[in-house]
Amino acid sequence: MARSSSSPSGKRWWRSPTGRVVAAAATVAATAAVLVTAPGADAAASTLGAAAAQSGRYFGTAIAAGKLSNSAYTTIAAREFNMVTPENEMKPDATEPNQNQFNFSSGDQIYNWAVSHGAQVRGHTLAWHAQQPGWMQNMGGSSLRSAMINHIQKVMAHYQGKLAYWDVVNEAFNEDGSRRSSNLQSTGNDWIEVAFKTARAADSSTKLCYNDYNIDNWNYGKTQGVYNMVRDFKSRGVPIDCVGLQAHFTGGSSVPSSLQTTISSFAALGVDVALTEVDVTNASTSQYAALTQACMNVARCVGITVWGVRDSDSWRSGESPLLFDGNGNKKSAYNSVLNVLNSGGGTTTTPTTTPTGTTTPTTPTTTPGGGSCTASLSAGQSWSDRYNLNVSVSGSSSWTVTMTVPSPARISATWNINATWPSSQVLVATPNSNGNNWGVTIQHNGNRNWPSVGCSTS
Ligand code: 9MR
Repeated sequence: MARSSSSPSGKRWWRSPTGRVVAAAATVAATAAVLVTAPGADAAASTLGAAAAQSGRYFGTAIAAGKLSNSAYTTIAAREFNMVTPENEMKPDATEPNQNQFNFSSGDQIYNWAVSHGAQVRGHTLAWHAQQPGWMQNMGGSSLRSAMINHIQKVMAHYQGKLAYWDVVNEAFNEDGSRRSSNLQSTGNDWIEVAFKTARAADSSTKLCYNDYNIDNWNYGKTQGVYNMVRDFKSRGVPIDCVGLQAHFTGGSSVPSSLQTTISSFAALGVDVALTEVDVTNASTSQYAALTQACMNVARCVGITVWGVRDSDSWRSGESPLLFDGNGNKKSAYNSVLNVLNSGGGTTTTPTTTPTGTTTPTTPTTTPGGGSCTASLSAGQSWSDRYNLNVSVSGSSSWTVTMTVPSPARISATWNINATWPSSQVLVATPNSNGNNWGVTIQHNGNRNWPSVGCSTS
């Protein structure tokens, strides 16, 4: 029987008598809850994405398509981040410049860059009062309602099955918690739930988010307005999976002491929570550490995205609010964030049963003239929607491991490897300087069967 024990950090881990699944295992009992050590526990991760992945989270950035030809920019972005939000390229004015004529060229450019560098993508955004194409700005009533529905259907169909999250509705509330007036609001108070229902029908594989700014302070009217909407949606079965707190602590505003309460209160409604557009005036190290810790302390805070790579890329570059300076150097705030990510979360939910199924988790391969290698999998921490696997490679040191997860599960993050991602189901891993022990986070989407894995040498 599995038993639980406490680590020095107070986390509870589930261990099997043997502690791991080994190469010979042909069958993994459906109830086997195995583990182990915290991934990366013996070596702090050296990038934001890898450090966040140790707790099953992601660390992302906004990306601008126009900067993908800048190698200083892409070098940092590819190295540090495993989630990408297109800064402007999936907004309505970009994707539907003329009514019912769609343009996905810039959005696709970012999507393709992201997945080829091992990152997932957050779609941003489908229904918003701002950055509407000219033809939409002049619309109202039932024709705008129909146009909104058509826009959501067509854009989501284009990215069907590809995006981890979509910001379905953005910035629909006033500071006092009432609804913001806009042409969309004028089509009827139900426009937001219609947007979410349309989105679920268009792509059931992506998580549907409401995203807004100034909803970080629990004792604030706008936060309460959004909270009441999400609670209402959950109680009536309106599909909503996540809430994005933009977390623009800029223009002199600072991280509220109630941020963790806000995150945990939304999470308690049964939605994922993410910090989606983080920037902080002058990149205060203490504020960056505090917002990162607030996320780490709530199991359902799934990740953090900063709103740009370098200060010079920021929409408010004058406030130097990001983690890299204009020359691409790491700022002290970078180190404070990395340290918090590496120190792990304060509270986690009790791990649920980890992967099930009968797939043989290892495949030793011998290459003629070369060495041989074996990849052994063991289950790591798990959450209701995702789980970690630890991978240990033995034999040759010049290995290539190919892992395939069963659809609709998808690989969402990795640590301690060089990774390429031919698709969201397939990961090709080679060693980096971190040695032969590495890991993946898998979003199971209802399929918790073990992935298949093969090891070859070169
Ligand atoms: O960073 C984006 C900037 O390049 C655009 O000019 C601006 C136009 O509205 O949008 C910025 O991104 C916003 C995001 O989409 C929604 N939350 C606020 C962000 C900063 O304004």
